[in-house]
Amino acid sequence: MNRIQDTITLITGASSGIGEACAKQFAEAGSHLILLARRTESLERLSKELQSSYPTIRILNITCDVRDRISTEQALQSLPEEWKNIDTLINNAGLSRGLSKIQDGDIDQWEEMIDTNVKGLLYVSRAILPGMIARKKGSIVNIASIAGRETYPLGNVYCATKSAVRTLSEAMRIDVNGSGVRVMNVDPGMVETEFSIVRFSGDEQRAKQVYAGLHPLTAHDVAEVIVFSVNRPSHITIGDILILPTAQANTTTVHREH
Ligand code: NDP
Ligand code: 8X3
Repeated sequence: MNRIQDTITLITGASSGIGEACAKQFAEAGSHLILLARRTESLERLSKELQSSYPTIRILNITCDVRDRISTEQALQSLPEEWKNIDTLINNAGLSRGLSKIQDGDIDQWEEMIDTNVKGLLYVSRAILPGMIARKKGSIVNIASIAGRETYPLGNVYCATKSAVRTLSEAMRIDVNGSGVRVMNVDPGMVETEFSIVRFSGDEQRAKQVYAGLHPLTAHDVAEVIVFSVNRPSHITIGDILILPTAQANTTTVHREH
C-alpha cells in the first residue's frame, strides 16, 4: 500500500547524495516535494528531471543555508499555503570536514559541522514540528550516522555532531509523544556520495580511497529504507536504523578486496 502518494515531503540537503535519492524515490511514490539546499542549479536540474518523469507531483525548490537561522526561519515560515502541511521532514543536510586530532583541529571546520549538522537540523525542526503536532500527524526522519554510535580515530567533532543528532531523535520522540508524530533515526555506514569529497575539500582521489576495494552503500540503498519506514502505517515508528555495507562491521573494521 502506498501511503506516501499526495503527501508533502521536505528534504534538506536535496541537491546530492542521500537527499537527492530520497527526492527521486518520494517522487516516484507520488509525494509533492520541497527540496532545500544551497546549490540552486543542482536543485533546479533535479526538479526539472523529476517534474518531467512525474508530471502529477508539485515541486518547490528552496535555496537556503540551514546554518543561517534567520533565512531558514523566514523560508519555512513563509511557505505558500498549499505547501504548509508538511507530512514528512527528512533532516538530511549535513557534512564532515577533515580528519584530525582535537589538539590540531581547525575551529572553522568544527563550527561548520556543528552549525550544519546540529543547529541547522534544530532550526528546521523547530519551524516544522508545531504544524505537525497541530495536525496530529507527520514523520521526521533524522539522518545521523554510525559515527554517532561509535567514535572513530580523528572523527571527534563529526562523531559528536552525529551523536547529538541521535540524542535529538530520542528527545524529539519524547517531546512529541502522544501527538501522533513519528520520529525516526537513520544511521548509515559508508555511503558513496559527495560526502568524502566534501570531507577532503574537493580531493576526489583521496575520497575514492575511502571506498576502495569494497562495495559501499549507494544513496539509493539508504533512500529505499527511508521510503519503507515512512510508508509504514501511522501506528508504527521504525525508531532506529543502522544500515551498513556488508563489508563494514563497524567504523574501523572494513573488509577490502585488493
Ligand atoms: P552529500 O555531500 O552528497 O550531500 C550533503 C547534502 O547536504 C547536499 O545536498 C548539500 O547541499 C547539503 N548541505 C550541506 N550543508 C548544507 C547547508 N549548510 N545548508 C543546506 N544544505 C546543506 O553527502 P551525503 O548524501 O552522504 O550526506 C547526507 C547526510 O548523510 C549527511 O547528514 C551526512 O552526515 C549523512 N551520512 C552520510 C554518510 C556517508 O557515508 N555518505 C554516512 C552516514 C551519514 P548544498 O551543498 O547544495 O547545500
Ligand atoms: C559518515 C560515515 O564513518 O565516514 O557519517 O563517519 S563515517
